[in-house]
Amino acid sequence: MSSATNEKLKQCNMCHTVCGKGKVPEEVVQELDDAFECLESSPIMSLLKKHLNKNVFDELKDLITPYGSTLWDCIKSGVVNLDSGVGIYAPDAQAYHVFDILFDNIIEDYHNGFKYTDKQPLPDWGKVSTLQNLDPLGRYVVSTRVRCGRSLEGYPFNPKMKEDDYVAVEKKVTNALRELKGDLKGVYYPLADMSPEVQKKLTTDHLLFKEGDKYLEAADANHYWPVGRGIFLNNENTFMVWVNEEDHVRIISMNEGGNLPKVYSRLVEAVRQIEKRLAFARSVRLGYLTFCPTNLGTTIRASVHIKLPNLGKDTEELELVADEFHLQVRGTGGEHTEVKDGIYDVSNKRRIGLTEYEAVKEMHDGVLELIKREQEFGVVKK
Ligand code: ADP
Ligand code: CIR
Repeated sequence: MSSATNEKLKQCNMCHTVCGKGKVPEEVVQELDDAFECLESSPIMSLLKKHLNKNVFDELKDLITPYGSTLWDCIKSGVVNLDSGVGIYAPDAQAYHVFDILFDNIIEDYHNGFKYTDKQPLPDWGKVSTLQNLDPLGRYVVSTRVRCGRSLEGYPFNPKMKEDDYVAVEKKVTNALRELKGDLKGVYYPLADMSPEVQKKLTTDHLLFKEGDKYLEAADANHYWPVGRGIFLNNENTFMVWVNEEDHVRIISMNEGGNLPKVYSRLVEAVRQIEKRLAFARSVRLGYLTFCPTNLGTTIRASVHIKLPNLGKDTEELELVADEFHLQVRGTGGEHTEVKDGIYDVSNKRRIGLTEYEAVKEMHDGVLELIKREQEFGVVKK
């Protein structure tokens, strides 16, 4: 056993217990060997494939978290779905520690060089007044949304949650949401009581999560569906909380148009009110802990739905600006969807290694630049 592994069998700061020790079942070892071979022989590009080399694999395949999670639980989604961009999830918070030599490299790669020696800054929501409306004339930005994710302290993530955990998390969260004040006041709609028509309408209107995501499905994130899942929605449909979808909690603020200060300040106020009533899992190094490593740290994804008729014809230029400003471009229905009617979902890509304010500012500055290039492109090409 290497010194790195020995190190892990010590007391763990993240879970206050002894991490890494345990017996990985025989059938899981077999599954893992097959998975590694499958990844090796596939011409795929996921971050999992890039960073799971033979040394890392050998170092991690016998380890197990206190919740009984193995390397197989982490990589299953990326093995079943060879088109994954990332390909890995943490079945519980301790997995980030036990399987750190793999997670750390993937985190560094996705989040623009956040190293294993780096530390997430303390939460800082900054000065909302320094942000501007991204599109005051309403020519490009269809809508603006800012979301963050949270995990409740004391519960594993989806794959290791029991039916009772889903019910308990839902109860704790909805009790806290009932206390919200002002324009955050709303109603909780359990998914189990929702008609298929209402569910479809809420999803099409970009308010509710989509059901049956194949990456989450393969990560064992959909157990006992729809138990414990639901959406809290305010009267104006501008504030919502998703319960027990990818994370225990997703807090979301959105509006039509480009009024980012309004959308962001609503989110900040919501998080402040909710944090008074719920304890969320946070690590000193990784910040707020989430199921997917792409969401660690601030967990902030600030996005616009934006029309870019000119840049849309020159996707190379669009990708260049996106890279330069650390933006991610998604389809109109969210991750892994197509662009419809020329409307792109553009958001900050990295979420760790910067403050909440800085994450939102990356989207702010990047989108202002995209609009500028869209306007210049028109002038130059016409
Ligand atoms: P997330 O991980 O942020 O929840 P998804 O990509 O799964 O993101 O998107 C969830 C839903 O939110 C989808 O319906 C997507 O279209 C919608 N959405 C994201 N950004 C915006 C936006 N700026 N305006 C309107 N809807 C949005
Ligand atoms: C994938 O690997 O493609 C899915 N598991 C989704 C990863 C999250 N995507 C992202 O870029 N934020």
